[in-house]
Amino acid sequence: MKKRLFNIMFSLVIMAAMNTHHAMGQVPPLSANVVLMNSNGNPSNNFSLNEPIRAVISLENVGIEDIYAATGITDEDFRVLLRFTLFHPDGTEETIPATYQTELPDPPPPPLNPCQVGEPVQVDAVDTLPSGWERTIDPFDVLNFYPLDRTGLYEVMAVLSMIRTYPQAVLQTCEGVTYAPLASANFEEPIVSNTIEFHIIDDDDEDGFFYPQPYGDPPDEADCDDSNADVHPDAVEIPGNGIDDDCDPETPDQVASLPGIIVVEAIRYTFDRNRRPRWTREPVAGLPVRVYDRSVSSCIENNFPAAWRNREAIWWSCNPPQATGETDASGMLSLSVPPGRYLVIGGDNPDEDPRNGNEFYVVRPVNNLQSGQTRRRYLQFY
Ligand SMILES: [Ca+2]
Ligand SMILES: [Ca+2]
Ligand SMILES: [Ca+2]
Ligand SMILES: [Ca+2]
Repeated sequence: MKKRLFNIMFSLVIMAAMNTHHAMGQVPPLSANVVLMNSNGNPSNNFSLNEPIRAVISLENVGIEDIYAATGITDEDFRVLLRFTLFHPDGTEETIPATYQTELPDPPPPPLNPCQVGEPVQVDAVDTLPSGWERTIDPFDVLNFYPLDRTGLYEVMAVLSMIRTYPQAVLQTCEGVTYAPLASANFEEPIVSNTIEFHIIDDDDEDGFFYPQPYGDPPDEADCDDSNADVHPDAVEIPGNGIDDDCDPETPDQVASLPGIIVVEAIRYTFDRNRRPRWTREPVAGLPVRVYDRSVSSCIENNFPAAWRNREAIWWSCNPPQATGETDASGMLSLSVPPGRYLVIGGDNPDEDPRNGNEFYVVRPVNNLQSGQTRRRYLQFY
């Protein structure tokens, strides 16, 4: 069957190429349909690698009038091409070419002398396809013709190319065989069938999960690494091993560490012996605050181990700080920094000139700030 099917296809395409001056562009009311069946004979969209994929292709006259078409369409396997597209995960597509070999084309139709006309004309034997005519070719395994040897998402359609139809002027020989003058042929646009989406899947690492996912199954059933039996949707996510163990991006390999928060409150205390109370307390608004890293190889640890005494030098030389800000009207400031060891410095009246002596720096350490932790520090001015 295989050889016959594609012999016919190839010879008629050659014929069409020789006759391209004829009318083209119409599509006769012929409808093609393709179904894929698994080895049990059931329609399927999901095949294991190397499992037979049986195609059933049919053609129907869905018009209300007879169609005159070149013979072969009713009693031979009419010419048909399947167009397979493989969709790669990166979004690109690949057309899968057929692997079958064609042989030399049949000779062209001979001149014939029909009864009604005295002149020899080039004719084509035709079949009459009445309205509702339908023909289905025998199922065949597409793997015999197409190298579908990779897993993935595919699409297939049947394309019946260049069917010769005739508008009318049907001739009849004295023997009763029906012909049409070849010169009146319409060389139609291809008849394209429905499109079927299907998967070819595999369980290469034999962990019970397939790649890609079986057709219609939820994507979270797919094996995201079919070469590693420890990786599948039922596995437990192991943090930090660089692998999405459970094939679920919602359970990330790296748990993002929450920052810590340093809340600063700046207060100025003023003494007046003539008041009651003598000490008054007010927020310091607009106070520039810097948080400096104090980890092992930081600027502070390298240069100013006695940080308390060197706060002004740190302010002017260990930049940029880890975080900066200014206190609000209530003297408050909240700064978000990674977990770590820090030094908080509030710089009162920093006027860009460290030598004029009117600055005042208040420093507070924050040791071992944890992920998600909030630590409060008071910057007190007197
Ligand atoms: Ca697997
Ligand atoms: Ca796996
Ligand atoms: Ca992991
Ligand atoms: Ca995961």
